[in-house]
Amino acid sequence: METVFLSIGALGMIIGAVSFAYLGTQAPQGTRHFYAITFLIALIAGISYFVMATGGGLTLVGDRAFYYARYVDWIFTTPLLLIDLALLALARPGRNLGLIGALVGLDLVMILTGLWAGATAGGGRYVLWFISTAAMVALLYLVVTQLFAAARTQSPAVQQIFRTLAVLTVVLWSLYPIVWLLGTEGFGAVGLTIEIALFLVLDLAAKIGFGFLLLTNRQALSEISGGSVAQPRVS
Ligand code: RET
Repeated sequence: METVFLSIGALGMIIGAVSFAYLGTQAPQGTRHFYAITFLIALIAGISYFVMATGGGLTLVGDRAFYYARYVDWIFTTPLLLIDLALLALARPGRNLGLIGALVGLDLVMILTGLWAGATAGGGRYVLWFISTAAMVALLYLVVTQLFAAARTQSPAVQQIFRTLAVLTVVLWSLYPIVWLLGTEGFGAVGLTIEIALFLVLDLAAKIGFGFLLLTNRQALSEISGGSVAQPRVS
């Protein structure tokens, strides 16, 4: 059953990646980077799920199986998701490198402490879980305050899609530490199969659901002010 869920994950991510690449061929002027970033997110996750579905990317910690491949995926894909959100909200991303750096920095602390929590057999893993969760709360707080405020300078269509994606992100990301605690890395209230299924639903929604909402909204994407201003092409 675990292999079935992990294979669904690999397939879902690859279908997402191919769809995003296809949508990218019709990207409005100056928005291609959104398609490239979101394609990369789905591709990295697809590779990680493929590795896990074929029996790799895991090790024994004490007597439990620990899928570290998830964290290798998340260390690359979660910063990229935040960059998508930041590029949507910020009219001048280049002038807000401090904020983008803070978001990515907190995110890396969150995933790394989560990785070490999962790789630890003893009770110390709950301390690491707590640090990871604190970093997540801080980063989601920055999204809700700073990015929401910045998005108010964008057009109504951009504000609308930003709000939808930001709320989706806050809700879905908040569920990860709960699934972790319930699963085999935490208290073990649910077994490995259920844990894999729960992370699968969260990962597909947070990456592929997020990606479709963003990339099919061509109207909003073409209205984004700032970022890369479309230059006339000289051919
Ligand atoms: C961990 C460990 C325990 C504490 C916290 C965690 C948060 C993980 C998150 C992951 C998000 C992943 C996404 C993947 C792509 O779809 C590492 C489970 C806070 C928020 C969005």
